[in-house]
Amino acid sequence: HGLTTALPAALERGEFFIEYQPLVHLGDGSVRGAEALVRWLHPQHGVLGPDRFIPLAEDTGLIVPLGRWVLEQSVRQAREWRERYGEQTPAGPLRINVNLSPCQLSHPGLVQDTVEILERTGVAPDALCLEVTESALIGADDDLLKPLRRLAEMGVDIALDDFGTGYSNLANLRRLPVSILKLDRSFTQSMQQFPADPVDLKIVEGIVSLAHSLDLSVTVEGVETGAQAEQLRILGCDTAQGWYYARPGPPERVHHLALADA
Ligand code: G
Ligand code: G
Ligand code: MN
Ligand code: NA
Repeated sequence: HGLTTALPAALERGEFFIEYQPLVHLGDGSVRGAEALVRWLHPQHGVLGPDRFIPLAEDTGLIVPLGRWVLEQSVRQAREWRERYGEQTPAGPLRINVNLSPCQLSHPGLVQDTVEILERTGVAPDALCLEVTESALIGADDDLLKPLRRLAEMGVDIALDDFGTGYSNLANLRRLPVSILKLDRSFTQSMQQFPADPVDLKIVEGIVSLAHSLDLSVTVEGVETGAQAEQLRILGCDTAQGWYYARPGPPERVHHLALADA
């Protein structure tokens, strides 16, 4: 595959870049941080989304250096936000969410790389949230959870991404070192109709109540309308992300939005 063989040189040539999508507090609408989403500016094909190349990077092992690069760039961006706008953003310094692929989870350098990046940039661990998909942690044994546990003990937040799409036993949540559930976009989509599907309402209500009773916060993805945001706020969700607030974009847009609600 042409894209696969081009990946290592693309990393060396600096063809990857990161867009940021704001994370918004549902209670007061303030911007609390952003999720980092990697893109490839391919010299022939233009901008490629992660769905086009992350699976290839996972197959070839390039995901480890690429993921490390994404983490470092994103943490540097968080430091810039915090240095320049930390005092001005009303809800406190902006935080950064970074996706981890399953290969990075099982890579022995994860904890050390993360610690080094945080130390090098001087960013506090609690400014960082690592997102791991529910499917990556289903049936995870202790060896896989140990590095996540170490990071969580340091103060890094771990979020369970795409939550509700897997078939994880809810009781299993107790043994995972996660502090945030990111509800899959499909739940948000079912809030589109009015009135929303009563069964979906019950399911979200149940997930939120379970999450809160376990001291987890709930983030919803794919919010495209104010009506969805309002419904999810009423259901007790804590944080939201989606086109209603902003599409993924350049880092300046995140701090503009954060300052706008000052
Ligand atoms: O918004 P977008 O189309 O960029 O995201 C598509 C998917 O790619 C999302 O599921 C997201 O989690 C994943 N993704 C985006 N950036 C990264 C990254 O840096 N690393 C990994 N492993 N996945 C990413
Ligand atoms: O990590 P994850 O796969 O959840 O990354 C978020 C993905 O969802 C990215 O592909 C992003 O571009 C996409 N996305 C973000 N907000 C919205 C939205 O409001 N609606 C839809 N349909 N997709 C979104
Ligand atoms: Mn994500
Ligand atoms: Na997700």
